[in-house]
Amino acid sequence: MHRVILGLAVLLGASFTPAAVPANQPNVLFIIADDLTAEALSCYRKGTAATPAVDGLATRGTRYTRAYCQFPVCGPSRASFMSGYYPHGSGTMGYESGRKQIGPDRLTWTQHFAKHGYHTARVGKIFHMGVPGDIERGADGADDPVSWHERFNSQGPEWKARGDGELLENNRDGKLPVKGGNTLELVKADGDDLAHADGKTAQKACELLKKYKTNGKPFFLAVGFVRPHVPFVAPRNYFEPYPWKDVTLPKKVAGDWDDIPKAGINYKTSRNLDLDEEREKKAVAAYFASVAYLDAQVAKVLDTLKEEKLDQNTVVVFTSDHGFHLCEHDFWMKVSLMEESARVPLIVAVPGKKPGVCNTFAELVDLYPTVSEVCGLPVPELIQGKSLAKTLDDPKHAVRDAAFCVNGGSFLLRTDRWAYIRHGRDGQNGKQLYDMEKDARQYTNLAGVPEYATALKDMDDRLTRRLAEVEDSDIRRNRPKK
Ligand SMILES: [Ca+2]
Repeated sequence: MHRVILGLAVLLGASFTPAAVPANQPNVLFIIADDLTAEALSCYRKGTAATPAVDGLATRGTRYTRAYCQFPVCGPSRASFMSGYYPHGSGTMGYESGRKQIGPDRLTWTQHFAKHGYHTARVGKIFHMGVPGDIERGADGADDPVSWHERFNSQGPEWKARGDGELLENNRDGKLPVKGGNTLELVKADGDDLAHADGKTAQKACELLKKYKTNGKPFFLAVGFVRPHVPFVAPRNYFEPYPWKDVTLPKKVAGDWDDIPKAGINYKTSRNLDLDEEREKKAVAAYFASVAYLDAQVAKVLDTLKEEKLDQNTVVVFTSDHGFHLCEHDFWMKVSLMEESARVPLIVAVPGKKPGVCNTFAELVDLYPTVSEVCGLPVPELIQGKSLAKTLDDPKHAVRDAAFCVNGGSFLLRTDRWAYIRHGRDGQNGKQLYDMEKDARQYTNLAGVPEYATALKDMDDRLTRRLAEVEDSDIRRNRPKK
């Protein structure tokens, strides 16, 4: 029998003495989904999954329509926003916490709060965890233990859950299917929400909120859900509102790949997964079911926050580590720097602030300085994000004129008008330029079209400058020269 939740209390590396805390210091509730594209939330796009909890939070907070991750893969994205450094600023590109790169003395987001008197805890996946492997084991993954006073892992059966499972990928080569983090597979599971990791995560988070209410000190509670990351496992009832036959797939354009460089073709596609239209639709339907299940767990946490009257004094942030392709250009999953993969949902709700929709660019690396400023903490000078705090009072206020994202060997610069992707440091593996005003779904690559040569050059120069800024971090400057 599985333990409901694995609990471990750990001690923070006591390299600092917590500061005195003023009365009424706001709490922080940080909620993060895994592999959740903004496209699948009904507050971002109508006609997708029903997400009343996240939509409700959006009506109370500021919803960012152009928020981007810094690396559309779990590990480096999470290391980036937890440390406040870009992947190229710290050198963290893999499935790791980034501690090795930032060193023992730089404080992560939650360590900074701990230094200022907060009790910090995580439930579930905040730094990288392998899904489903670490979830099946109830393991810590690539956690950074000194970032938490307390941490709790939620174990779940994932693809081994009892119920009706279906492998959507075609097992063409006769090998056993890979049960890793990249397999399109669904399980309409028997049992209730608590049979799975996210149900346990919500339950533990609710328990901690009640406990922390009387702690006498502010808390930073980070709640990390693992859906809608594959495998698409959720109780059966969440699948019922999403019959696959009702799914409308993104428009398929003949020759769509002809103007995409090879480096821009995603690692998972309908072609290499051998998906026919029925399987494509089943995958989208199962993703929506997973999102609906996730939303129901978010609802429990937000309801408890309200019932305990903590909502009056708690800053709530909801986001995802990156997006996800749902068959756009026949692409699946993440890694890609196209819009659906690089953009993330982001909602920040601060008690006493008016709700709003903010269309200016935001990056996940901005969360650390933003939430610090909102809570009245100093913003560490050397971290690389920018505070979005002003946008919470004035959603028209622009903090950034572009968003920057990388996937290791390729780079994205997204401005009002353009999405520019450069493959290889010097573009040696190809370039993609999209006019986002006329071609928001990115069907026509304008790189190489003579009329757009000036725009291409301009974006290329801007991207080069931005990469240089990102690489000019104190971490890299202080690294011993080889
Ligand atoms: Ca992820």
